[in-house]
Amino acid sequence: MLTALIFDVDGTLADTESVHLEAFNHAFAQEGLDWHWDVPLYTRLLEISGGKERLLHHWRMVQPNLKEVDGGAVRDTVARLHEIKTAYYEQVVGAGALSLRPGVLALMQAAYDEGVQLAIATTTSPVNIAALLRSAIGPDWRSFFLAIGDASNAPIKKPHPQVYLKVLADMRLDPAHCVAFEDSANGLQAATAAGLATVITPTSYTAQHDFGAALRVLPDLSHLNLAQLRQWLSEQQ
Ligand code: XBP
Ligand code: MG
Repeated sequence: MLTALIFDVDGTLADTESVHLEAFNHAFAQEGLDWHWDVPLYTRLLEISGGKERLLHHWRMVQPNLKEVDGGAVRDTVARLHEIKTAYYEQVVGAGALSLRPGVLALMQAAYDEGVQLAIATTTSPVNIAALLRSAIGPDWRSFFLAIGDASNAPIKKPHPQVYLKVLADMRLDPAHCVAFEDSANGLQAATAAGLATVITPTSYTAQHDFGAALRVLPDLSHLNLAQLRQWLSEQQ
């Protein structure tokens, strides 16, 4: 039985990380910082889920004595950088800079039509989800989803399973009858720890991750249908 599909956002619904990277660098320039993240550095930094956590991690790397600096000031600076970064990302993505990855919308539409529930489980901020899905699906995008777990209601970031456990609890569904969609090792770990079989579609930022625990690893969702997913779920039960 297949009762729900639960989608990660960044990297899974769309290849968002290049815009996140541009937005972080915009915030650094705006605040007069001499930080600039390039693609190899950002690829490593993506091991830390969540924008604020990633900023703090980087700051600790470049300033190992950060612990001795006033904690409140550090928190405020991270919050300000993240606010500028989020506003930039929302503006660029809201203007239509990104499209959904191949097969995503068709699979969602097929699920919706057949009464298979849809949900989102992401570490990103609610405004980022809205900017992407409003522009990719339309103003009624929210009505597609029975539950949305994000940075505002599941603050402990992946690989912790909190966001998946919250979404499952909100939907009152058994993880054995649901499939998660992820693009990263942190996402896979979070979904697996919540008891979910997980289909992985890697991006150029996550291609080197270990996906040994995945139900399947696919280049994208363009050839995936619900019958195939039901078959894979039944094979592993
Ligand atoms: C993606 C992330 C996100 C974005 C940044 O992880 O870690 O933090 O890179 O978004 P996942 P915010 O796809 O597993 O959710 O700055 O809004 O945190
Ligand atoms: Mg992701």
